[in-house]
Amino acid sequence: MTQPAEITDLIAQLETEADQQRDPETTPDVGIIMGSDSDLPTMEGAYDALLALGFEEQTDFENPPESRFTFESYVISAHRTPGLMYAYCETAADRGLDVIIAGAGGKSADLPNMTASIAYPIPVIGVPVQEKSVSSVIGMPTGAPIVAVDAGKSFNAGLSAAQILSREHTVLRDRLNDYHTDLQAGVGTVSKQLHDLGRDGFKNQQ
Ligand code: RP5
Repeated sequence: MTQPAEITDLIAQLETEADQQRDPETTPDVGIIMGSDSDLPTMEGAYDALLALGFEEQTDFENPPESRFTFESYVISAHRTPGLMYAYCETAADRGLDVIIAGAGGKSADLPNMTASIAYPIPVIGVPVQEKSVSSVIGMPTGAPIVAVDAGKSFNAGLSAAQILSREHTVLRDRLNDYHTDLQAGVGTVSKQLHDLGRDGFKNQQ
């Protein structure tokens, strides 16, 4: 398989990073990968959820953001860049990743389950980018697990990644609890408004 410099350079960078043995507090905790940059609008929910929980995006290996919790993102295609997919998955643990969120579209959305296989036992949260991608993402055979969200529900993938990390990091548990408390408060507010204003009054005040 001939690989262009754009791919071999990325692979070399990942392999170099894996050899650095950096302090885990300075490396991304979550990896967000997607089969195409056309998946980005759908995958942005994962970024939003992580940012809402105080994560920052790490774009420079040498200069991590201030936040203790960070994520990185790449476009990696199982079909078009299998070498890059292998390199990403095989270096993931040594580069300090604890969870990977993998999104892909199309009927043969292989990136999430291939990632789950190669990066095993790092937990992988699959995001089917389209409805027609759902069965290929969730259809892993017994013994080769993946967790997955519904089509397009990348925000939940971000929350799930934080939930996994929160078993080790109490501060994330607190932030997740605060997030859920805010969710409840929002429902409580509209519930009271709907009741007290009635349907017409409620609709008119929106
Ligand atoms: C999949 O093919 C990608 O995940 C994307 O959802 C879909 C189409 O990709 P592009 O043709 O837009 O690059 O592999």
